[in-house]
Amino acid sequence: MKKITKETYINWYKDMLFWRKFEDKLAALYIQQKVRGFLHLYNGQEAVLAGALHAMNENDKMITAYRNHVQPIGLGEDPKRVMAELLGKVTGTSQGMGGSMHIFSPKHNFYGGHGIVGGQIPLGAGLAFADKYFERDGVTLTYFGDGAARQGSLHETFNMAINWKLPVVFICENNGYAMGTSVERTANHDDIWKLGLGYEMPCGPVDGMNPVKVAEAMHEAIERARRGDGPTLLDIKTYRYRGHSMSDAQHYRTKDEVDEYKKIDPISQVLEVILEKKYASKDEVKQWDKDVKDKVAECQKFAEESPFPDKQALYDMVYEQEDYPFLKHR
Ligand SMILES: Cc1ncc(C[n+]2csc(CCOP(=O)(O)OP(=O)(O)O)c2C)c(N)n1
Ligand SMILES: [Mg+2]
Repeated sequence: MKKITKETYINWYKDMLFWRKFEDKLAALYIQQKVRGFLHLYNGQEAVLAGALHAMNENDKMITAYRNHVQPIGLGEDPKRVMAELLGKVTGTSQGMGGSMHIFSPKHNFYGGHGIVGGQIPLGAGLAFADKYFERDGVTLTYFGDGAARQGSLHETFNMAINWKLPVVFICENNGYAMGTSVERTANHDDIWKLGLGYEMPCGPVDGMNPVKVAEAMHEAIERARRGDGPTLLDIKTYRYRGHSMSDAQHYRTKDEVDEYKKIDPISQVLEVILEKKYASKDEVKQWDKDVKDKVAECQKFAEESPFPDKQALYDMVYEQEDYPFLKHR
């Protein structure tokens, strides 16, 4: 695995803090009704992305569900375009037509952005199949939640993926809840990683609050897939601080429970190492915090000042028949 250095820690801190603050801004814009529809935030889960990015190479792909705003940014997409997409603006990643649950950035190997729980699991295996079929070097990281792990599509996909030794890593981002239903209530045991055992698929639990642990597990799984030995199932234990979406009263958990997880917050853990090992001074950290704040403000300004798509665009990209008589087609 690429070495975890001083620079890695510093980049992890800056990136994870930016993702967190970017989403805090989205929450504020949602309350102002500038972001419409649903909004599912990633706060608390950042180490799962940071660790994965350390282990990936430039040919590897990522696909996930609707908690999908910061992954494309991590992969290299311009955060201004992501924020514009969330505000429905024409400068967005899908020209404002996708919105919160459907961020796409194929140029940066990010394949969405899917609202149907578990729907992206077979799609991830499909991306991996294409890489294998066309003999391209690429591994697909397929993310899903603990709720999605209970979908039938997961089992059909696991069977096919292990049988054909597809270059895919199945990553259960286990944040403990599917909306308001705790993982303990969805099956007679809560070790999701054991679902791999029935397929003789390498599998195991991972500490998802620590990017080092995630990077190590991810590296092993990605390299297994890359050398042709097929998929791995990682059950990455993490936690979301905010509600399932912005309209969640959170009656299913206590504030104490949330506070317990905040004690092992991934950003604080990384900052502790930075200060302890004297990778940076407190003043330098203060400057990074300010830079992050400025960068988020820049994204907001860009998104707010961008125009909405033209009304005519409603009819674009929905119907492909050139001679369809009822709609003007572009
Ligand atoms: C097929 C389907 N069933 C139900 C829903 C409604 N729904 C949206 S999110 C969700 C919970 C999924 O939880 P999990 O997979 O743990 O992901 P998390 O939100 O925790 O990231 C449900 C039931 C849906 N979108 N699609
Ligand atoms: Mg969940």
